[in-house]
Amino acid sequence: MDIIEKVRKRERLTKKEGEALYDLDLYTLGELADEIRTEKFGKKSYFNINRHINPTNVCADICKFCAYSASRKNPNQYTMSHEQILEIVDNSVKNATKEMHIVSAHNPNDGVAWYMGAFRKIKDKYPNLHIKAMTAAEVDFLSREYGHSYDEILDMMIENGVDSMPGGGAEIFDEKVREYLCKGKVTSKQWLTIHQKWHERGKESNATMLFGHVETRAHRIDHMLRLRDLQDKTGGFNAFIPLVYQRDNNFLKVTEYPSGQEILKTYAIARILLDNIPHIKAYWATSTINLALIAQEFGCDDLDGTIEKESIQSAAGASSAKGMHLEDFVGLIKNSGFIPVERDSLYNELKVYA
Ligand code: V47
Repeated sequence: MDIIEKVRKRERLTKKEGEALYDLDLYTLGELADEIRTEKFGKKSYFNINRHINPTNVCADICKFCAYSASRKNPNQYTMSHEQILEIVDNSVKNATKEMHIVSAHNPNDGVAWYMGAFRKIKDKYPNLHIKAMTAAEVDFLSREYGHSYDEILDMMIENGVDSMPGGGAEIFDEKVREYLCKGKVTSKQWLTIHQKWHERGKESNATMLFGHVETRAHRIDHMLRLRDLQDKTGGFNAFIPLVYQRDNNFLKVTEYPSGQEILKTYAIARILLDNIPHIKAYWATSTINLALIAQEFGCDDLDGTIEKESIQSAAGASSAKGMHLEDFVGLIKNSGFIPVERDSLYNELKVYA
């Protein structure tokens, strides 16, 4: 059967067929992805009012793509105290933030108690604030560094108020590319195991893919299909987030960057291939807001959020250091022909901006 016909019949594609999707022209792919997106969500585009906090940039691991960690091209080390973290949270809550997205470097100086204590203090003060925290890479780091099992770390996260896990640390699952990019960090298998264990606790998470560097199209398809396989078992992933590689201030030498067309094709293919992950997020911090708005027509139904401040991608050149004003964000989505829907972190609808 022709691949387009298969997609139209909503039949699951194989790895080979996934790779072949890239040979279709952008408009055909966009049309297919948009049909699926519209079937699921109509013209709704989801976002949340969130704040990213990156409490430390001191890192024991070395990832070539990272411009955020200290001691590489960025000599300015910092580690926030719990009081500093709480001060940020206080201000964000005043600005109507409903989700704190907390991701740190792998700091060998502070211990598990520093990570967990911060979550506990936030949750005690703001029981209704959603804490999305700890990438699988952080879970693996704390486990390795301090001799706790993954189960113990995940249980501690729940006890201390972490509500969901972000999708970071997935990078590219292909073992050879991964070894080149971030040798020594959480392996692909471990990343998937950690998310599986989290889902088995009745909790939800996201999954990212860092693309547009040294990986091939086939590596992206492989990455997506490993996620699809796990999702078949657990159903715990809410969103898939293709992160466009940012090139500044890091140690990864890349000669060819993806075009807008290639990025849009990748979003559309994610929508088509990942038939069991509900949301495809165009994370505007790495795609630029303009491309994220167009991505709504190529299968993406989620634009992340207002962000307020972000330090990881912006260190590598992204324009997300300052976030976006709610009114601007809503206005842009409306002007692009979609219906902005403020959601909570688990995709319950809070407000439809009709
Ligand atoms: O895993 C690091 C990425 C991720 C670069 O779950 C880079 O909703 C691009 O996890 N260029 C952390 N990306 C961010 C993350 C995230 C972001 C947005 C939403 C969610 C979610 C999760 O940042 C890391 C890494 O892949 N990253 N350096 C760079 N140069």
